[in-house]
Amino acid sequence: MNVHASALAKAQHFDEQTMAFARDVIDDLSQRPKRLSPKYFYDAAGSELFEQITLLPEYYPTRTELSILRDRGHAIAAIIPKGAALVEFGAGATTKVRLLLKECAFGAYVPVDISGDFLKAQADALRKDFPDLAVYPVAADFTAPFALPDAVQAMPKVGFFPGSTLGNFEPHEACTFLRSARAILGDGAQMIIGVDLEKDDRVLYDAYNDAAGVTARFNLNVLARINRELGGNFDVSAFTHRAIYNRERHRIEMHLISRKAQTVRLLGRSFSFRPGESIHTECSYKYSLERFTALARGAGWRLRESWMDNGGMFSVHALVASD
Ligand code: AVJ
Repeated sequence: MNVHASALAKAQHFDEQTMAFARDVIDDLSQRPKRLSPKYFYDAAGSELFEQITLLPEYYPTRTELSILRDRGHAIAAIIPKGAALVEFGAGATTKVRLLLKECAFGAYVPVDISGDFLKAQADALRKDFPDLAVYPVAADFTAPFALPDAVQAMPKVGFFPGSTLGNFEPHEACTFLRSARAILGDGAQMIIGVDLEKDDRVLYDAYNDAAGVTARFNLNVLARINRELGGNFDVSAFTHRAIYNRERHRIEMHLISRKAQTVRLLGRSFSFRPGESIHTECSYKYSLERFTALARGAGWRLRESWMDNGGMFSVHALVASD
């Protein structure tokens, strides 16, 4: 970010998180091709739209992963030591973790998320429903190293990373994340991780191009968020949603396409768009069992067990830290 933009941002009394958002947006819109990070989809409006996505008939991942966690709960519980601490990377809605907490005798639950307020509310609700469970929320960016609470140091550790959030990382970033999780959780740790699978192009395409247009609204919301939080002047109606499956690179790509030549002003800077120019907003990588196993192995984890739905749409894996 240049001096002018950072001065403007400071003048507007941005908090630390908003400053980081401003810096990332300016950096990313200055790239060629332009891009924005998918982590900024999830303000209140975006989180609500994502909840709607999970209910769409075309969007199979959430309901399929839930069905695996439900149907295979016993098998998952069987490999988890009693009294372990469950550490969830990027804790949002508690629907999935509740399925594990019901089946397994965990000693503690450590939800880790950047959004501290939401964390606290969820933690209170969980304490009510699981009175014997110690809940220690950690407000941190789970992609960077963070310390586990002292109270869980002596417990066996089990990481939890559902939702195929791993798919948002570039493969080298996914490796870095898994390596970092291995370091945070320590020797002897295990990890339960949900990973979306490669499949028929049409099914993948439809999951990100729903008939009701919710995914389009979710994608476009990031521009509205830039307007709301950073004072940008994006004309949201002058961009369209595009999602394609890139089979060579095993990933869904989401873009926002400029409908016309236009210039957007943001924090004292101008960003010009050609007609048809793209802002690349998300990659959602899809894995084969082989490629996921190789990725995990390269990051210090051995595959202990994998569970899938009957249709082979989605996978949940138990990893063990290798020495
Ligand atoms: C939350 C990253 C798993 O990649 O499917 C849903 C986000 N983007 N529809 C995914 C998303 C468009 C989702 N993840």
